[in-house]
Amino acid sequence: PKPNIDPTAVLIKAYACQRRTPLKHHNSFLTDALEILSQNAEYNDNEGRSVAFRRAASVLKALPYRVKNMEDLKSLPCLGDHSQRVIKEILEDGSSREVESTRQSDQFQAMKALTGIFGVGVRTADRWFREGLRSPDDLFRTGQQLNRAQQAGVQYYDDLQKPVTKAEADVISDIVEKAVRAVLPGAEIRLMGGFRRGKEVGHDVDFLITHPEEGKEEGLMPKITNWLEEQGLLLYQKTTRNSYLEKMDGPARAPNNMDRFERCFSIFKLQTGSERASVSGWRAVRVDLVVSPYSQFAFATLGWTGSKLFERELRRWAGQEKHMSLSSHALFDSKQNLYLRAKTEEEIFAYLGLEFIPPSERNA
Ligand code: DCP
Ligand code: MG
Repeated sequence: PKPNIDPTAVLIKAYACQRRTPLKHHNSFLTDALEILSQNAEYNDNEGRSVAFRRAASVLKALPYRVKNMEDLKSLPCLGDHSQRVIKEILEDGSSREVESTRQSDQFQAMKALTGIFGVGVRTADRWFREGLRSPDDLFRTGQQLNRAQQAGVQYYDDLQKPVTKAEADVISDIVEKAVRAVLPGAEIRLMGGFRRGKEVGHDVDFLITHPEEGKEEGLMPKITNWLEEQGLLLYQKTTRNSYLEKMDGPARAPNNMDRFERCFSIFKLQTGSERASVSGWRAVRVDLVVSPYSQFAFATLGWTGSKLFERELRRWAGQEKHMSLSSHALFDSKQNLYLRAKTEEEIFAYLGLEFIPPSERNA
């Protein structure tokens, strides 16, 4: 659509957090393929390889033009030999044999189906795959031992496979707001994750909750879930307590992707309109609720907006380029040996020496 762009004149920075990545871009025919290989590497517990393919895909998402030939890629970062081979084959033949055989493979399809079950990670799925299991039906048939989350995951599998629409997310926002207002007036609620980045569908709905008076948010989650339970709105919930301690989680600790906020993994029972013509009148939707103390809210907001690669790249940038350690709780400056406080995402980008990237352009 933009024939006037000279690919050799486009400068793409090396870290995803230095670039703007819109939701819609020009190279899905390449990024879909690279992301299959990334996902496959993840299924094989090869994180380095998985991230390499994901970074390559992400660079192509940031391009303001559709890649036509290998010349277009000459000055781009993060494109390793393997990624380039795959891209070349797709440009020349229309598809990559490696990608297509991966996509069709028994292992890939089984791992996709099994890790697609709520509560099932790569390790468990891999063990089941080796035992000959391929699908949620197989688990049921062979009477596998399942924990409570996995039981819910199997029970609501079909619903949870269906993408959640923005309209459904908005209905759930209203419900969560009502619940939170009922149990803690003055609390603030933000829609996070993919929907904050402007996605039209998601695999779940993510919320971040805080209160301007620090301390008021303590013990909030059980009150929220009780309220929701009483209204018959929850099919499943598991709450984990806040376990963040600045002294222990800060500089002394290796950077950890998992945050320690009070958090609720849940499955909502969402009433569906009659126009949907659903037989039951409701569907199951995955909802994540996170409670943050006010002083950490900016960090939590940044950490829960994503995308996952964008988050990963922010932390890598902080560590490698700035000698800082970033989490969803705080930013620690190792050179000055102090925590940097922030009230807004803009301040955090500034501390990191990065241009502010709005949520809609964090789709790395
Ligand atoms: N996140 C994180 N650490 C976790 C879980 C999530 O940093 N352990 C962040 C990155 C994600 C955001 O929170 O962008 C929400 O996680 P999701 O898995 O829900 O991802 P998205 O909302 O981006 O995508 P989807 O549409 O699949 O829900
Ligand atoms: Mg999400």
